[in-house]
Amino acid sequence: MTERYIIGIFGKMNSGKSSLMNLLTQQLTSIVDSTPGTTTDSKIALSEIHGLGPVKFIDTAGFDEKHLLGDKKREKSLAALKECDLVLLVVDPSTNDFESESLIISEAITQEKQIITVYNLFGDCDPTLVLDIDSMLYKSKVYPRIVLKAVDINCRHELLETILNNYIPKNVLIDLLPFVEREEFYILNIPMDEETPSGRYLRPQAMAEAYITRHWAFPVSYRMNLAKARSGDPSERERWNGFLKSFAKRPKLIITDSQAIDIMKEWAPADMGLTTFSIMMINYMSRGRLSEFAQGIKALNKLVPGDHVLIAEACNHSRIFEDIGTIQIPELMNKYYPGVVIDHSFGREFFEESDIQQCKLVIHCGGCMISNQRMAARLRDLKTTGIPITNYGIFLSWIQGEEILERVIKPWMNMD
Ligand SMILES: Nc1nc2c(ncn2[C@@H]2O[C@H](COP(=O)(O)OP(=O)(O)OP(=O)(O)O)[C@@H](O)[C@H]2O)c(=O)[nH]1
Ligand code: SF4
Ligand SMILES: [Mg+2]
Repeated sequence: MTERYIIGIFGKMNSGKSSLMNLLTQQLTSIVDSTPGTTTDSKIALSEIHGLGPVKFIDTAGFDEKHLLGDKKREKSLAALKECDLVLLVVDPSTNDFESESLIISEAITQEKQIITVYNLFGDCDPTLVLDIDSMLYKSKVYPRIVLKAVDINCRHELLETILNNYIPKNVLIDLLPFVEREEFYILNIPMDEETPSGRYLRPQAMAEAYITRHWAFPVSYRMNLAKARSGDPSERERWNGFLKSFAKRPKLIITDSQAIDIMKEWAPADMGLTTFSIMMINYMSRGRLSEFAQGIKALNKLVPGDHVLIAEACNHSRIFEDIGTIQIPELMNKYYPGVVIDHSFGREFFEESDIQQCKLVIHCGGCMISNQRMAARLRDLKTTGIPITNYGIFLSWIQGEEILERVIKPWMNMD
């Protein structure tokens, strides 16, 4: 059975929900009438959006109808909200009270639904009014929006474009390590310390190992003694050289913990590719948008003292990474970009924070503990506000030199 994306249309009575449904389906699927409460039950239409695939639209009854019947309709609308992947919130900006819209938004946010606000203009409307309502409804969070006339067929194209550009489908999978070749060796450089959990690898390490094995290639782990390597003690370098010599066939590539990139930039032989777990992870979690993170690092060149940079970790329970986010990166920032103010965000939605607007750059962890959809939503929100984003692995490589960053990014280029 084909899986359909479910798009629900919500809003107050008479806001133009059914008109929007008809605009989307290009037919009179729903009865449109000026009588408030025309749509009494959720109406369903199966359709296809070119570039997205099969969809199920649900036109719902107004959220603001009073009395017992209104409560029943609201329950139906809430059930539809639960079911859908994307909420199209239809707002008539000429109305005064936005209590119903706020309720829909809070339900949608609680249920982690994606939202696009559709401002439906019945007549001429001052565009600043839309902006005022938008910031009142969403506070500091940015959601995609479109301003249109639901009864105007010419608005259909822009509406579909807005959905395509903003809706993040659930099931788009990408390859974790798209460059892995059958029967080839891949080195996983895994420094361990007292904080390393015993009995298991960290998620990115385990995922890389499983992926390489699954693809009929050979993952080989090396536990680097990072302290020794950094101290200049030759025994660690000798151990590494001995390890490399033991291969009858040269390994293709090294995936290293980003923290060891300062060593690996010297130690990784020129004939082997080099990348980091953090870069692998952010490419995977963002569904292949690594180049945006690589581009984002350039914002560092424009920083002046007093600018804010946000270090964002997508979870707050991993002590192993805490060190990078709270100590290593801030120290490096201090050294190379003195006077720049470092803010932190752990786990919570950083966009809820009002000071995100003043950030000149977000440096994000690998994001292994959040869903692809949430990561995509973060990227979308940052793009809307024009704030560049980069990642721990990219930052740590860049600090070692632009050519090092190029090297760790290279394996990912020209990949589908
Ligand atoms: N001028 C104008 N009229 C519109 C527009 N959108 C909707 N209308 C009219 O507004 C009235 C209500 O539209 P509907 O699409 O039925 O609204 P609804 O939100 O589905 O209403 P309920 O089902 O009653 O909750 C109808 O008379 C529509 O023709 C618009 O963009 N411009
Ligand atoms: S979500 Fe981020 S901080 Fe948490 S374990 Fe993954 S990479 Fe580390
Ligand atoms: Mg209706």
